[in-house]
Amino acid sequence: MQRILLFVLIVIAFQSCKNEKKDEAIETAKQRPNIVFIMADDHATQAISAYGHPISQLAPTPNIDRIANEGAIFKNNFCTNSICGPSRAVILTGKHSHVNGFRMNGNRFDGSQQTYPKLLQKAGYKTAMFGKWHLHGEPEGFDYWNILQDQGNYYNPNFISVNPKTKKVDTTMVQGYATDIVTEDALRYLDKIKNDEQPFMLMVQHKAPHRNWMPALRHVNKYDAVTFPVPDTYFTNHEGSTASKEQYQTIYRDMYEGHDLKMTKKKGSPELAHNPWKTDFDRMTTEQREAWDKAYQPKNDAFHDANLSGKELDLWKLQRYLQDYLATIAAVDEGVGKILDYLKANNLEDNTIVVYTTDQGFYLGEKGWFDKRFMYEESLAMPMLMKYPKLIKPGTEVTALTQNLDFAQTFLDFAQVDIPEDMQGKSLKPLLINAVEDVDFRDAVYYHYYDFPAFHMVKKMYGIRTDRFKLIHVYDDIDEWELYDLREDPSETNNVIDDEIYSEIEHILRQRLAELQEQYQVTEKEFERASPEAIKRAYKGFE
Ligand code: SGN
Ligand code: CA
Repeated sequence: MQRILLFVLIVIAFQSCKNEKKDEAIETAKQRPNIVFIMADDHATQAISAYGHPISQLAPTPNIDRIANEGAIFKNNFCTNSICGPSRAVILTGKHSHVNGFRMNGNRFDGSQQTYPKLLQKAGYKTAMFGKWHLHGEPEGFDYWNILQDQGNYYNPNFISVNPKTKKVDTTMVQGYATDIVTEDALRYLDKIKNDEQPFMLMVQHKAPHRNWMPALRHVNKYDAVTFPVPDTYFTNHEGSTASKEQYQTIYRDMYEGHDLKMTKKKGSPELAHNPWKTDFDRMTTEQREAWDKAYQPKNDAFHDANLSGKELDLWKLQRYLQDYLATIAAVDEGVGKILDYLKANNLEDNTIVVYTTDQGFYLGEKGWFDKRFMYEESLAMPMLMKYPKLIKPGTEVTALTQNLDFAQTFLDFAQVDIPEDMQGKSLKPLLINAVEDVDFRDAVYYHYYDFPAFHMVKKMYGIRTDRFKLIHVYDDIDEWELYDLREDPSETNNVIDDEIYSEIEHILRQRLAELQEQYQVTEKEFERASPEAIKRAYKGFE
């Protein structure tokens, strides 16, 4: 009897100690900032007006810009591997692709590993994830999640979440426009938890402006009357780069006229030209499709009347691409505005960090391209805006070389949670509170892209970028080095690898590259090549 009593007492003491610990964790958590991490998919810096690019001045993003105006803009933020799943895995883990194990789309994220949402949750945060996940497998470390299936569709997309009644994972088709559904879901959740004791961390991740660039019905004609500037390199022969010559992401050659450019077969008919995957248009309701056709028909008929060919046609395609791409961003920008307004109206503004970023950069016609993957500036650069009224001064401009690799540590640092030793980035907090000079933060960033042979046929490459130079090694079916002087040649069209003047620079960069590979524990395994047969077969598929 006495023994039983003793056991019960021990259990009670243990439980109350556990509860006390939990209360303590919640108490400290209350002092911590909330975090709202908003991420678009493929949103180029050229298409965010705060970054000042001429394209964005014709299609401004006033709400996204509010984050920059009221907080900080990162002018030299880069991804470690310019492709969706890998970038997301780096953000969650604070580790390079070869360490977190997610090197290319189609890999499966090892959800059992350490991530910043898990660490925040353990430290007393309420965590939630909305929208594009694209890591295959269910999100872990979130109190609530509702994710788009695979890449997600713009109209009436499928969402995957845990059914609160059955506790089973369900897939449901949700009527509406993906960007709006994701924003509204996040707002609904915020409304539910806003008075809770715990701080929150939300990841709000949009499908837009990912291919195939389908704007919301309210925006389908938004940029019809705008002519966007044509990049100087739109027509180029890719001198000095075999990988650039052998890609399949050229607007005027590789875009599908129906699926991507929404072109029709003939005047007077809504029937789409080449549209190999029916899933995007066929899932629209009759009303949606009618409204869509009503908006596109006049412009498509005018196109048929114009009877364009050659360069004129190539230039027309660029305009249609940009009009649609930028119109999908309009809904993202509105969504950001709604979230910012909600935080303000509910007195959450001061203690909430709001981040706007995207998984990588994107081509808006530079070098003739769409998509990403290359280590050149447009796809390497990642927008990053961050506000936190308590600590970040409005109008802060960060020019340090920063990366998505740093995000996890930054959030943990602001949340006053211990940063695990095995994370490979650096907290950005010292830059934001002016405790560290931008020039002293990092001298070079490391990049490694693996997804070859694959869609768009961009070859494997790794390299290093400093504030002025970029050295790239392209490998697999070729072995080619590229070196660019970004100050003299910002559009990276002049590979100076064989130029004597740069031989000393090349030597220094190669050495620093080797050091970085050692620091980040890159082993020989990372340079494996695909079989020549597989590569040949893949190229054949594109002919
Ligand atoms: C899809 C796109 C590609 C794109 C990949 C990866 N084609 O396959 O153009 O490169 O996604 O994008 S689509 O016509 O089916 O949209 S990522 O952002 O997920 O990495
Ligand atoms: Ca992407």
